[in-house]
Amino acid sequence: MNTLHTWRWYGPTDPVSLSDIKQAGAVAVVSALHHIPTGNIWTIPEILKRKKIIENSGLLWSVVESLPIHEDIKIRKGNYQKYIDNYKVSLENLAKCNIHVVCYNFMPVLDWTRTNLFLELEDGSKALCFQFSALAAFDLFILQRPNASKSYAPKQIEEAKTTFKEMSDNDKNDLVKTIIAGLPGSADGYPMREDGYDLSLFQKKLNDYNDIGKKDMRQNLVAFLSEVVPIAEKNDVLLCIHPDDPPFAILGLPRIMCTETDYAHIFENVPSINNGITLCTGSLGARPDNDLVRIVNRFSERLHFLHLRSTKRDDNNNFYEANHLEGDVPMYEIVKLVLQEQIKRKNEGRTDWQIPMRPDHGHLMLDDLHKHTNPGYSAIGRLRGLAELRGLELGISKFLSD
Ligand code: DNO
Repeated sequence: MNTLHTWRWYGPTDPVSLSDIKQAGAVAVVSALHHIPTGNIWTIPEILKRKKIIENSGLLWSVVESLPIHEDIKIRKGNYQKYIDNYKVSLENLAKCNIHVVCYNFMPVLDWTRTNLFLELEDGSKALCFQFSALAAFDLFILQRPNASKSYAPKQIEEAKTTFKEMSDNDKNDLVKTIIAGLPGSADGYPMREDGYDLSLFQKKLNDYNDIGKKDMRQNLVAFLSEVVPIAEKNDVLLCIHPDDPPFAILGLPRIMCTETDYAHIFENVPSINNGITLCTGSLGARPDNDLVRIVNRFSERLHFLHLRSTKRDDNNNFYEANHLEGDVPMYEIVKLVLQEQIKRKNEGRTDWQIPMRPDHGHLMLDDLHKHTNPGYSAIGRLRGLAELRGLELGISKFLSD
């Protein structure tokens, strides 16, 4: 009755090999064709090529993360219709190759964002973290976004000033790279660009959103879903949207998938069950007003994919990634609800009763501290996370079946 234990694999260039993944205890892989430019069609031969590599190692390719959404679709300008049509064809092609779970996000310009990738923890391991004053310092004093000060309260501006003053030139460089060069998995950010970054190009991308508010973004997402969900239904594909990470506005951009209300909005407008959730407990959990248990209870039938990890937050939009079973995420309750949902689905005869789960992120630890790794995606930290989650699952499912 366990969830389907999966592991994110970035493809043949990932420093963590498929054989490592098998040894970590996963049975399936979450992958994407990162080499295909965002917006282009994923062709059947390209999908099959990746699938074969994965299957030759004795694993399955069970989830696509992500089939990225072109910026034109998010702002509904330019070539958006062509990109939506391409998206539909990619979904059909994936279904033809027997891949039926597709994760995506609708975050403007940036995918997931952190300000420090190497926060040293008390035990010597290193965690990803988000410090609001560092983000504000970048915005106000490095990028110098026009009107940026309107996005912050006076106290936040003062804190950003102090943070900025304390930064060396190297710190500033690292911060810029961390924020805009792209973390692994983001549409444009993988592999990490070697040629550095270009602040004016970044500002240009932000400018595309100058006249787009939250309401417009929501409409654009619903318009996109209204077109692609029927194709997903027809092809038996489960679409699952990842929440914004962090789950609040940054850099003056409209972020629209941060809360229970945000999810409710898209489900009211596009009710099909194929319109589902990637439950990322760490992202949603970074916000004190998100009640994770409530969210899981309310949308349980739409959970198509799970990212299990925990964050430790404070009340000022700062957080770091905690060990999987620690921090603010009520992992025991979440896993229990997920396992109960699986039982319910099984009884209802749903073929998608077993939900793919991956241990999300992990600390940089042990040998990995001295290796080249993808931030958040080193082997040992995730292995620890997966091991702990599997133990938790086993305990709960034995208890539920007694
Ligand atoms: C970060 C990831 C995200 C995620 C996308 C999904 O570790 O969870 O990059 O893959 O947002 O579309």
